[in-house]
Amino acid sequence: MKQKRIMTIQDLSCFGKCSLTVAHPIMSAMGLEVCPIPTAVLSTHTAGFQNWTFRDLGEDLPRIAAHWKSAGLTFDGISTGYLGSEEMIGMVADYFKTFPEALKIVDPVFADNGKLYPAFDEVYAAGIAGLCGQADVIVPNLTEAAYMLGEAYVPSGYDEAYIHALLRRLTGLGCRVAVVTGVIYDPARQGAVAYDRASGEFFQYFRENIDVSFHGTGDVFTSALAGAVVLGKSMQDALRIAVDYTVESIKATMPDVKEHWYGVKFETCLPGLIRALQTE
Ligand code: PXL
Repeated sequence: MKQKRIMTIQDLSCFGKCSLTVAHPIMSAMGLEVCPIPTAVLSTHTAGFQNWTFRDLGEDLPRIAAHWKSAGLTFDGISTGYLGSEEMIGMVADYFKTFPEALKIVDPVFADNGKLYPAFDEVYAAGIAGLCGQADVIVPNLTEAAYMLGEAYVPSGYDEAYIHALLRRLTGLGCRVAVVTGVIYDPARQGAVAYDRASGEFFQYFRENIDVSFHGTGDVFTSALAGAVVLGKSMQDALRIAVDYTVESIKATMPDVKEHWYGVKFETCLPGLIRALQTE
């Protein structure tokens, strides 16, 4: 069978287990050919560290696309994460036009827990909302969903009707499928809920709610989801594979929660992810 090929466009944070250092190994383990495009190089991620270095590599993005196009390369998928600047959002939109054959998965990555990440503002959030309109699948958390829709963030106490209506409004941005992560209806359970505008179906998958917050779990989830979707899994299977893998990665990190706050030990759980794909 022809190997699926995905490009992933996001930053390379050298320390901290997020973005490319998570997406590349996870999707490679899933059997995809992964072509990474670093948008920037940072010494660490920006959540919890201070004085990180940041080198913008935006200039190279159009050049890489032009070269790949002239070399006749095609892609089954494009997944995007932390981009770093509004200019970069425009460049990624150009990639979407240059490689129309690819399934496009956009993780907004600009906010969490009701707050924007340090490097971003409302203008950036609006730019990402525009990019989400050009994607096939978007993967916001509840904070990003609220910012993109210009609504108040509802941290808890919502019900299924609220989440379903939120998902409908998110697909109104222009994408076909919206997935929201970090959904908690019952304090004992946490999961992801998806809506496919084309079929009108909702999907959901929940696991036990582990009351701890690690950085980078969103990137782990989106990498597994993007890999599964590009491999041709159904949305229901993709949700289960991605939620289970994220939960297992969090559990593997719990014994070291203090020392390992910056990211999860997703590497040690890769064998389980590979098994989950084989048992489909
Ligand atoms: O995990 C998301 C992410 C990715 N890359 C960088 C970040 C963050 C979140 O803060 O700072 C550089």
